[in-house]
Amino acid sequence: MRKTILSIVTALAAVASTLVVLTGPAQAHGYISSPPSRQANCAQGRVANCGPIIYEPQSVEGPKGQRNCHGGLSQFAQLSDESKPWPATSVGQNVTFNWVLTARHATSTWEYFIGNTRVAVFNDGGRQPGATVSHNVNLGGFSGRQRLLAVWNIADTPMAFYSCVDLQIGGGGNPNPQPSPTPTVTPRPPSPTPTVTPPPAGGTWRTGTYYATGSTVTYGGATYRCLQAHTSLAGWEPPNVPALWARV
Ligand SMILES: [Cu+2]
Repeated sequence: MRKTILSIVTALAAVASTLVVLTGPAQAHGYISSPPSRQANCAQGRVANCGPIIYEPQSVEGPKGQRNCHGGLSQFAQLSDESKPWPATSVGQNVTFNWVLTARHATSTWEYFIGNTRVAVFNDGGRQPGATVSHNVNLGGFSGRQRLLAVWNIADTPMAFYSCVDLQIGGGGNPNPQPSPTPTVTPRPPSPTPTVTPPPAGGTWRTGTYYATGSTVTYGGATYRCLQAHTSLAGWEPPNVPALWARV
């Protein structure tokens, strides 16, 4: 009898640990959503032939201390392929990097590297972060096209998450310089009658879909507006992640 109970307990423990393994990766982890990291560009289809990272841009998890874009994971090696046409975001000397997380792992540090130079580090001292995290980083005088590597160091495991962001660093403080419009002297035509346009409806929320900031979806009969651009995952349903979705 005692032996039977023991084996039942052992079997249940085995099932439980399998469930943890199966359900863990889908909701776990995090990545930089803006400026778009390489995995974000892949997940949004802005870069082709990225491999399986398109399904899980949040999963670039590898042992701490690496300096590559793919966390040493062979299935994500495309992220370190410098021959790919990675789009670079035009920025000034100060950039705010926005992470999307759902497995809010207790965090030791967040590190930002350009080449071998660590341009910024943020020490969370083991705290649990929110579902989104933003850091303002001074790029330390670097200019031109640069590949920035961001590392999220987990406090209670030997692992870290890696995100590379391609930047075109300008001299000014304007992160998105616009050419001056040519002044026009044409008289304005009479204003048309204003029409009230409803916000564009993005349809029903789905997983594996890129949502831009400001887009709207319906879920469970309610409408939500996207607060931070991201690619949706199971477990990130709008009511579950108030950092990503606001009910309208
Ligand atoms: Cu995780």
